[in-house]
Amino acid sequence: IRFHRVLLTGAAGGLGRVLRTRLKAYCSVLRVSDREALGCAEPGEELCPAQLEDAGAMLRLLEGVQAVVHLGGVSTEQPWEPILQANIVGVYNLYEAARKQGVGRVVFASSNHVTGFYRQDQVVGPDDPVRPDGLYGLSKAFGENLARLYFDRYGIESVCLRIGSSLAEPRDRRMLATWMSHDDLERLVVASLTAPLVGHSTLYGISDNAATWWDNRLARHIGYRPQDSSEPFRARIEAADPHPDISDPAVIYQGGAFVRTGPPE
Ligand code: 15L
Repeated sequence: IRFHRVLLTGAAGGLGRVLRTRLKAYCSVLRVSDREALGCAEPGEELCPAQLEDAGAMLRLLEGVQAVVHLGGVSTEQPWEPILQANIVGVYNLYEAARKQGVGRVVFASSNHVTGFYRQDQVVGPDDPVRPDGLYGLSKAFGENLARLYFDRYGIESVCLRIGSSLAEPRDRRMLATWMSHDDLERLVVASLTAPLVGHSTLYGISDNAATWWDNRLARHIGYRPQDSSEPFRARIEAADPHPDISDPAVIYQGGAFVRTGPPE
């Protein structure tokens, strides 16, 4: 146990549910938050429902917290209004609350869609210019920049995780490159919480996949050592999709189908 109280936002979401059970081992109290139903409090948990766009609720949410794992927000391409509220206003409210409550570190769930318009024949690192593949990716780029401002100005540390595809198993050819196992997700988040000095750091959330489009060498100080790989799934996935259409933008660009969503209605 390293922390007294850690806050997990987005605890009712796909990855929130995964981390909710796993982060408890690293803190005495895990404060879990979401605007969706959270079920019953397990031992060692505090349930604190909150809306990211409610600044007052966010200020109360961060009281007495040492570190935040911020998964809350919109996690797919959507119209501007929900993205604006959750991922722009919401992330601002989170960092303002962190500043006012003296919280030292935020692990920010960013996304590979910050750089989704790079091609699948390119390897990208955290210092390359962002190329968001939609409003969702753009909002995550805003969050990363906000995190940098709050480090430069106020000394609040952040690790921005450009998460690939964190599912139980990779589902398609793209995920052979983008997949991160749930065990590696836990390793990445715990490394981000516990590395002694992180400042403002950015890395991609991927397992140790054989083929990759992302270079994490500039974030070696985090000490993340992925132990899983998509390789054992390759034969089955390639057999299920033997002739990918290499003129399809979803096959050309790293963001996959996100790049062709087009302007939301
Ligand atoms: C994301 O950012 C999404 O939150 C997730 O649902 C996946 O689609 C993932 O990216 C991905 O790129 O596979």
